[in-house]
Amino acid sequence: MGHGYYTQLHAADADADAELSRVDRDPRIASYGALRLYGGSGGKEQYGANTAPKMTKNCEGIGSNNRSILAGALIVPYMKLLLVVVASMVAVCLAEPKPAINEVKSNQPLQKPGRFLSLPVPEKCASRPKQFNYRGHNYFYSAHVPALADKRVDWLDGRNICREYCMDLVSLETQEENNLIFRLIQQNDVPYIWTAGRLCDFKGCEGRPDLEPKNIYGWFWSNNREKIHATNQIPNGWGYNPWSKSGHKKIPQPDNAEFDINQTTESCLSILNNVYNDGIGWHDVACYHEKPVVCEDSEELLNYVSATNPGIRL
Ligand SMILES: [Ca+2]
Ligand SMILES: [Ca+2]
Repeated sequence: MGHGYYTQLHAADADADAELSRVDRDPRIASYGALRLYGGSGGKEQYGANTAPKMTKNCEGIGSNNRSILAGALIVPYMKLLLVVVASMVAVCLAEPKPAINEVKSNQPLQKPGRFLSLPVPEKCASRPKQFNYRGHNYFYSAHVPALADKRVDWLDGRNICREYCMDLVSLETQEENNLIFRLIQQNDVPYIWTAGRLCDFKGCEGRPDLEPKNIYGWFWSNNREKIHATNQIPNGWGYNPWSKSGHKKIPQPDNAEFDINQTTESCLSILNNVYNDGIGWHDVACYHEKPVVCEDSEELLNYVSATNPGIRL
């Protein structure tokens, strides 16, 4: 998988560069505190902001409000009018520098104040990097994209880089997809990446016996809110447990090791390449660490942008 193919597809995009720097500089967008957003109050999360994992298949995840609005608009007699209303709301949201997403407040010293999850940018979605494709989803590794080559970002900024392209951090639901990403890491000598994996330890995760104990059952994919299998078992349909058997404390992951050092919880899921002489494996890592990312198409964001931009080719 040469870089040439990639470079060709994604020749440096001055606008994208400018956009990313703006996001980086903008304290309203770029704060670590938005991790708190996930449990936040319902209606503002229609753009796919994260929330606690789905309880059951029937339990409609928070974050589907937007789709419901759109679906409703398509079936009622006043379709045109409603579409106009929805479109205007969206236009306002996209036009305003401060998107209609909860501002997040944080009490923790390490967190930067007031960050948001980014909205998708239709032009960037249409020209998003497509390094490889698997089961209908496109993926890219940030270091292989010229405009992102030197980026090392914390977990939330990682999500936001992906989300502007109608993607999100990669989720590894199957062994096949996991092998694909492990291979990418191995063949390109990637030291580590962020994935979409997140511990449900924020507001909105309380009162969920199905997530207890947290270190075993509390993990989920923030891009689609699917739960991650129990951390201490080989997942159904897999031949191995992707969580590393070692780490800082020389015990199986997740180990929340940094908490013992500075009381920061290891709430985000990274793949590390032999950092602890343990091969390539999943690790719980504190979310402020800065790493390159692998992005994967987000059906939710692609559907949203295609529904709100008639004729757009994604
Ligand atoms: Ca996935
Ligand atoms: Ca760890």
